Amino acid sequence: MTEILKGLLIGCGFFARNQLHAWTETEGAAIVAVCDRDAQRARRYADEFAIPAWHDTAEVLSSGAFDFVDICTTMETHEELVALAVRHRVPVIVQKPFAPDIETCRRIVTHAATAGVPVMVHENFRFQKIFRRISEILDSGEIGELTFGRLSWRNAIDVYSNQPYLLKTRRFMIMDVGIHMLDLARFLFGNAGGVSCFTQSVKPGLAGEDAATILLRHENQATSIIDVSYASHRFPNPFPQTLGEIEGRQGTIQILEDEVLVVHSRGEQRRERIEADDRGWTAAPWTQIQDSVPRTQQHFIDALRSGSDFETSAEDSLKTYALAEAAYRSAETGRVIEARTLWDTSHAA
Ligand code: NAD
Ligand code: 89V
Repeated sequence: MTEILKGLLIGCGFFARNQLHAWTETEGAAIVAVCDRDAQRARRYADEFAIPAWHDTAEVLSSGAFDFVDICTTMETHEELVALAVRHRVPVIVQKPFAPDIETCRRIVTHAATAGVPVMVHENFRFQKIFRRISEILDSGEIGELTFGRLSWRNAIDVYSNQPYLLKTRRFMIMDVGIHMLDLARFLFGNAGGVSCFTQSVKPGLAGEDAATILLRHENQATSIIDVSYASHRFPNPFPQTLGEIEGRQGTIQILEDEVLVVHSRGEQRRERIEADDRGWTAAPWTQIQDSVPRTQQHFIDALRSGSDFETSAEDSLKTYALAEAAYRSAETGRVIEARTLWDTSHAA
């Protein structure tokens, strides 16, 4: 497969600008058309990125002109748009959150798998340079067998200006940022089963929660804590950094501000700075997130070309969304929820 893969991007809103910049740096692929139900938005990005065609309906997927589609719309629209792509046998990369609930996620996975059309969830936090480096250190065995992890994402960024839909989203913080942390927890600490969660709605007038604290029990018996908040006032604001610590039987990794890792092992400690790449179109404070976008898209294209599995395939992501579902059910019931019963239908409750 040597030719350039031709892509359609659907959803020309806030975050699509990062993805369109990233596609100009993704080897082996090019966006040849954009689409938005708001024609003006589609035309604006077509002009800005010199993309030859724009459309105001996703039905253009029936044209047979595309080797893949990048869906950058909000979660309520993903089932319909992925189904349209599957019907026309167009491979998909779709933004997080994959879908609002586990039942919808499962339907999308079954439909795509039955048709044999590849689907990947665009989950980019695990593709941040700092988390690829942490994964290397864990795989090296330097801190020994994993026992505990904490991933914390707390700030008071005004996310509502760029993403006003979050004000009205009933399932807010866990689906917006918690899902990044849950995917990271699976990537670094392995699959998890037992989930316990408390949510809070701190900012007045929100439809959903803007803070959540989640406790996970991993299959390797490690325990992890995920804490996320859009209502944490710190100066300077640490957005968009994920902080925390990871413990093993021989050592610890601290994830500090300014992309610094402190690795404690064999009675010593060392510091590493894992700075995200400034790519000309990236800008602080978003650089760490923006730099992960071309890395995520390159993985999609490389796997599509080689026929290998996506790290965040639709199938694999079911296990991440089962953790989110379990977190909401634990917050509602006060009980510890077994996530396996939510993604593995043979284990259904
Ligand atoms: P947005 O509302 O700014 O843009 C979405 C666009 O999709 C809108 O222009 C809308 O008109 C268009 N659209 C919706 N349904 C459509 C349809 N059926 N056909 C054609 N166009 C349609 O949203 P956003 O803030 O850019 O977020 C998009 C997704 O990206 C969300 O799921 C969000 O969670 C995710 N996101 C991810 C990151 C990240 O990866 N780190 C960061 C921000 C947002
Ligand atoms: O990444 C996201 O999904 C966004 C955030 C503001 C965290 O970048 O919502």
